[in-house]
Amino acid sequence: MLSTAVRRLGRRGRLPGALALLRPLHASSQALASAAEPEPVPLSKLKDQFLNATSSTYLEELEERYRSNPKSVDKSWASFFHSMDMGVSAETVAEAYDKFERGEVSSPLTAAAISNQTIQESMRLLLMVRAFQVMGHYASTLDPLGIDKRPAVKELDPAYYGFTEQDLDREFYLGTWNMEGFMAEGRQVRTLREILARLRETYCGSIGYEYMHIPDSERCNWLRARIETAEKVEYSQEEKLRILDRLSWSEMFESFLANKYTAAKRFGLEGCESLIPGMKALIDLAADMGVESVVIGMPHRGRLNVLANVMRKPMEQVFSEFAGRKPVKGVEGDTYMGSGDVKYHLGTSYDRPTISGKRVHMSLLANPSHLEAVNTVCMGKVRAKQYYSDDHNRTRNMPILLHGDGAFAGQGIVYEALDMSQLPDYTVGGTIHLVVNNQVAFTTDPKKSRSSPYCTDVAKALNCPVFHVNADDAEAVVRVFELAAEWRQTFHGDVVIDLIGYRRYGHNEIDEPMFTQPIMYQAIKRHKNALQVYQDKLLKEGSVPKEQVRGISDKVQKLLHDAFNHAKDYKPKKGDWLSSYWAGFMSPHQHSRIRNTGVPMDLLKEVGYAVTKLPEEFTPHRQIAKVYEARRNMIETGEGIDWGMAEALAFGTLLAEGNHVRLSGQDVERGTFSHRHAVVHDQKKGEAYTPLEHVFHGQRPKQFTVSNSSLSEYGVLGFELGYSIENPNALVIWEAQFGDFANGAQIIFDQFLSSGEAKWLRQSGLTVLLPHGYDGQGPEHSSARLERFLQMADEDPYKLPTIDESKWFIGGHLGSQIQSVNWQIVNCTTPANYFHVLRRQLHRQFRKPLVMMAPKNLLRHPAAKSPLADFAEQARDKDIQGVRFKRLIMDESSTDRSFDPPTQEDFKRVVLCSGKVYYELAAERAKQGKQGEVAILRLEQLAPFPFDLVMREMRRFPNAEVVWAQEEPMNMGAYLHVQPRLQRSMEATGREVPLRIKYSGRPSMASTATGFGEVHAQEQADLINNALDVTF
Ligand SMILES: Cc1ncc(C[n+]2csc(CCOP(=O)(O)OP(=O)(O)O)c2C)c(N)n1
Ligand SMILES: [Mg+2]
Repeated sequence: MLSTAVRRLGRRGRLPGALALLRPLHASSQALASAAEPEPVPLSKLKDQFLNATSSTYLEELEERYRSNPKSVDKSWASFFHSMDMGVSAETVAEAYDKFERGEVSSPLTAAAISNQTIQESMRLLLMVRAFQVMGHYASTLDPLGIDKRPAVKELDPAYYGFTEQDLDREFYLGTWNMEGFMAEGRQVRTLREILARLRETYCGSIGYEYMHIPDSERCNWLRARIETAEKVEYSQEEKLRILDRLSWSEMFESFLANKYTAAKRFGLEGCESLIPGMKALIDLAADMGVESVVIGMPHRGRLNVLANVMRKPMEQVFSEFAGRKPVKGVEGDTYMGSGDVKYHLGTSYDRPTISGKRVHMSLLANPSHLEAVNTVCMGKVRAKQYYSDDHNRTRNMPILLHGDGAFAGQGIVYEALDMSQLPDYTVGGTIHLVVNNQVAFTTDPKKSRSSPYCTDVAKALNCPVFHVNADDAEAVVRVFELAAEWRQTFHGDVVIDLIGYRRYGHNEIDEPMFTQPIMYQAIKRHKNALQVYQDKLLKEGSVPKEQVRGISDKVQKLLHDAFNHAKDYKPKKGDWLSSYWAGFMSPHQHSRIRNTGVPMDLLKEVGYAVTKLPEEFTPHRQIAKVYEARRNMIETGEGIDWGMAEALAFGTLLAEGNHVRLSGQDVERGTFSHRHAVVHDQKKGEAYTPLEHVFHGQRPKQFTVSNSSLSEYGVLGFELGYSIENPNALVIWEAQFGDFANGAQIIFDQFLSSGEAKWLRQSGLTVLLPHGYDGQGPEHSSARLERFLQMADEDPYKLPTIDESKWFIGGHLGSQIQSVNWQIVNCTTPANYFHVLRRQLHRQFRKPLVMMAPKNLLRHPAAKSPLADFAEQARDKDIQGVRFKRLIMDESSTDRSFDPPTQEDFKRVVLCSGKVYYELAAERAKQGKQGEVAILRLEQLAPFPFDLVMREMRRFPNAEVVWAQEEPMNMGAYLHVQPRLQRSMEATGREVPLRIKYSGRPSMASTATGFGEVHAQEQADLINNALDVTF
């Protein structure tokens, strides 16, 4: 019986065109008849003439073999016969062969297959490839333990698209316009089997790629070109050895520590050890692509390993610190130790050489236990580095953030940071996120800690690519870490790696995991570590000889032992808190001089004109034009400087002195209360203009930065804190919309700002403006919770600072007091004082955070104005030896500033207060004509407490009863902070000390304020009246 093929070809009356030329190259009828069965020649090699019977015999032979076993013939022939079965016409085959002969296609079947491929098949095939691109990661083998059983994905099954076993060896064409990777045009035609194999290898192997959510086709194509390579990418032997070496360090460092310190917590990396070779490869490649500085923020897990093996912190030091040795006081003359922190929170910085001979500066930020809190701090620091190094395209300074799986999914700050990642004044050109995913958070399983399939799903909202990788496949790990570096340097955007491993021990090493994850830990006990897995792989594939594998282990073991032995003699050095920019800055143990903050009048005027000048062709809003006119008028007359102008003068003069000023927060450009107008908008063209960017000729771009932020407190405050620790010559300010919103950023206040210097010896001059004041706006928006900030001030309420009159103005007592406190809390009542307190932040030899209760109604209060003279270098009052911030403002009746001023005996009462309530007290006092009877003192600085000045006032008013007046309820505000300090001051001046300081204010309340306007007004009137009523 003639074969189907021969019959069909013959039916055309002649052997069709090109197919008529078919003739076996090697296979002759004799050969076919011989005992040893010849290999069938691939169709594509068949070029000779085919006119005789032998050809058809050959064809028949082949077909017979194909019918009995399709695999016994070359796959091109199998495809050929299958095409025939599917009804491909003889003409089609003939034309295909013609094309092949003309060299237009690489195989006659290419053309045949294309012609044979129905439109439906093409579409289904594309759908299938797309399904792998979109969902392949759901079928990837990501869990080293293999216990995470994910349901099969039907869209990845060729049967879902109507393909059968029969189609596997058919060749298909996949080309699509504008598509890289497997679907790129011009790719070789492949059998379905080959296509499937590459798809599975690519998308369902040890790496799960998620990128199809990215709406930019260029970026997708860029990734596809790297992911969907025609052939699998292999590392060279040298590269494999490097990975092995780095993995050995990682694994053996942990096991060494485990052996030496059996009972210590170290939050080891075991189960995710391939993080280290991954990070090192990432940094090597990033350095080759221009990165000079890397700032890392990371949690507890694997921190010591990263310090030792990625940062290259000397192992001796790591071991010495692990043994808990504290820095030796007096080494290199420094006693600045702070209160310290546990070893897995400490930061450090090193210069690390890379494989290609470059050097990268690496900093690891200190961080608190609060997971993810360091994220935006890290970004802020990088952003500052980029500013100072003119890194305009942000490719020389790079942040890396490490995360735990539980924390990445659970902590909202992760989203806040991602949301900030592309904002013009917050972007850092991309953060690399590395999730060390050990599939458990303390004792909680993923199914109880997140609602999404992956812990990284939040990143997809921001269109970041996400690469999941099986931590046991070290080469795959290195591959995606390198891909992440390349992505960041190319697209300046965030990228996420989800390194999926396990946690070999409990949450820490002395914790029992079997209590809660018995099945997982049975699997872990049976599971080889990642180093063994990689060693086995290399030995099995024969790429590295056994001796070399052992040689690396022996070397690492020996070096670890040597370092351990040297650690005993290791002398801890002085606190490494000073980076180069901070040279010359003082620790709290070194006295720094107090400097004046007044500015020469001509500079003040120059700056004043500059900050009120708008371009000629600019059309401001009518009201803004008036504001600017009024400001200019203030400079011209030298009178009535208001809050907004005082601030602009502070910024402008600091800029003129070469400093950097950055103000960020919600709606800060205009100012929540429409008082700032730092950015003005052209009403015709819509363009924005910022006068403070043009204070002097040659001002650097961004030297003055004012930026509305995302609607986040936690994230943005963290960012500004990070920004502030990079370089001391910057006034960095975060302003809350209303002070009460600051509690959304409480972690930054508690864990970083108030305690960072004590824990990590890192100074920050960050300034925080918190609008505060009781205007009858209800429970929210009245209180910035002053009491909480005061409570966190670490000053001893009973300890008076050293008061040495001879050093009154050269630093003595004031220096020691302010330098040793953790932060300053102020509530200014005059524009000039605001000006000086801002300038004071930079005119010092140390840096301290400043928390300021910022005003609301004082912004436009007719009495809250200052003459320009109060900003100037030369004091109006000859008794004032220097113009600077007033920590206490005396009563208007007093002028003498001496230590022991003349007494004002007629005064029956002295009311101490802070903030805008002063103006209400003063107005009412004037109304009641009690100026000679009741003195009002303003405590502009609440912490550190101005003991010296309060004592002076106690001496001045020997007969006056002391009252504290405040708007806040008794359990809030400054009362409970001030009381012991006032008592101590009274005691020190020999006055009788009352058991309780008399109080005029709202009663204790659960809520910060009443919601009823009338009640507010009554309460306010009462507290003012009571304060002034000497019989009360
Ligand atoms: C904000 C915050 N809440 C709670 C904790 C207590 N805590 C410490 S580690 C941990 C589990 C973290 O899990 P994961 O993020 O997966 O990291 P892993 O320890 O598994 O590496 C928790 C809840 C914390 N440190 N920070
Ligand atoms: Mg975890």
